[in-house]
Amino acid sequence: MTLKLYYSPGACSLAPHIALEEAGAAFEPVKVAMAQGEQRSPAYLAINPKGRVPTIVDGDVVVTATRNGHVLHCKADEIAKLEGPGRGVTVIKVDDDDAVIGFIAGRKADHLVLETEKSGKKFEEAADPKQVSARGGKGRQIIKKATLVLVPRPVAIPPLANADGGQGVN
Ligand SMILES: N[C@@H](CCC(=O)N[C@@H](CS)C(=O)NCC(=O)O)C(=O)O
Repeated sequence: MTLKLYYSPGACSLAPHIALEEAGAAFEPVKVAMAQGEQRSPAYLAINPKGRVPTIVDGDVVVTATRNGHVLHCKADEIAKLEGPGRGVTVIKVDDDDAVIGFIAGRKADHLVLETEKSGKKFEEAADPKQVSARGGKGRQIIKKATLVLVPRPVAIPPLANADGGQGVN
């Protein structure tokens, strides 16, 4: 399930709750215990910094790219989990001479950055829900007759904590 509705019984979240039910939408209702102040918990404030209901959260988008220039966006929640060796799920179909070069799972602000191997022409593919298509296809071909390579994202290395919980060395 992709869409989550954070609601509290009797609060104004009832309006979108009714709308989603009436529309027959697939959604997961998540109760926020306002009487216990859950709307001000750090976990909830990370979801909605205003500390209010309703909040609607749409899931992450997975962007997958192949060497021959195919890019496919799909909803992360639609990818079945891997269970046991050899049991996977097809996100993008590739031709025999093609291969997946990279993917990201994220939100609109997150980008998969690619470039052509020869000329270094850059492509930034946002994890935008508007781009989502059915998984299992070949996606959209963003360039023809070129080989794409992945541009690695910079890695942020958080400092390790000392045994006493303070900041330590990297
Ligand atoms: N729709 C507005 C208003 C939402 C609102 O006021 N929600 C109330 C419940 S009806 C709430 O969550 N209050 C939290 C609180 O009182 O701590 C918003 O999202 O800013």
